[in-house]
Amino acid sequence: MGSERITLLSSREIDKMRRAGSLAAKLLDHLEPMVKPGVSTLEINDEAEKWTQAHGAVSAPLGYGPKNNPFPKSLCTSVNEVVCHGIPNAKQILQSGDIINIDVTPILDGYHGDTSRTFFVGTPSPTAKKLVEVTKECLHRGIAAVKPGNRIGDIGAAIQEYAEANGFSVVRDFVGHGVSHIFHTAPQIPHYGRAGKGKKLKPGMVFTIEPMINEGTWEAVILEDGWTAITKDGKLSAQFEHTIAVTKDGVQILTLPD
Ligand code: EYF
Ligand code: CO
Repeated sequence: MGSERITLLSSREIDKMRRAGSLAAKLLDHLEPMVKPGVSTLEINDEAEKWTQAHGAVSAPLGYGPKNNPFPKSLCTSVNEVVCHGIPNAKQILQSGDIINIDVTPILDGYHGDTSRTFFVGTPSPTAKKLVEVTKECLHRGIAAVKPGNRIGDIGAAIQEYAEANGFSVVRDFVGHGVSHIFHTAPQIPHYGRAGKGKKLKPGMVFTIEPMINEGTWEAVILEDGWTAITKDGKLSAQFEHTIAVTKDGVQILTLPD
């Protein structure tokens, strides 16, 4: 992805991205009341699949990835120490005190709306509450660094500075990405880095910013299922994600409910 050309989207294409993004945001709004103790992550997945189909869209994660190990479900549910790509499972029952990131990507009219939020199940611990609040603010500081002429490194630097000032760490192994009629394309958007470094931002670029912020070490390991990434030290991880477009004046978030 690093050396690939970055496609600039037309205003017509960005309108389609906004429609897909709005649907994705509404899907998260629809799922949020299900996030309660006693609910399985598979129940959340199945409701999302039903709702997505009923709205004329297709779940991008389902069947995505290598042919010999395609992603088996319609969304990712990443609980507590899971950094990303957690697989919904009937045996995984949410408990009070858990945190869960739900990451959805419906494809509507050929375009992808990619967004995620971390929710509290019941009452969070003070550490979980701080981690989730700081991670949400990291996303918004990353978005605030987006405007034409700024560079990709400005986004990561803003995120890393705030996360580390609060005693947390930034995951290195997973990055934001260009998104359009293709789920993952150039550019890569690291959530750490140095201000003033990297490619210049131009109007028409569309990409995700999706910082994963850890309570302890930034290091992650992949489980034997080949998908689920967890923190190396077993401590908590949180994530928020928006799809954004660089505009001539600054930035527009495409994954808002309307
Ligand atoms: C091919 C997957 C594929 N990857 C990324 C598959 O951008 C995402 N969320 O914001 C995102 C969502 C999913 C995803 C769902 C499934 N995958 C995972 C890991 C490696 C890989 O390589
Ligand atoms: Co993404």
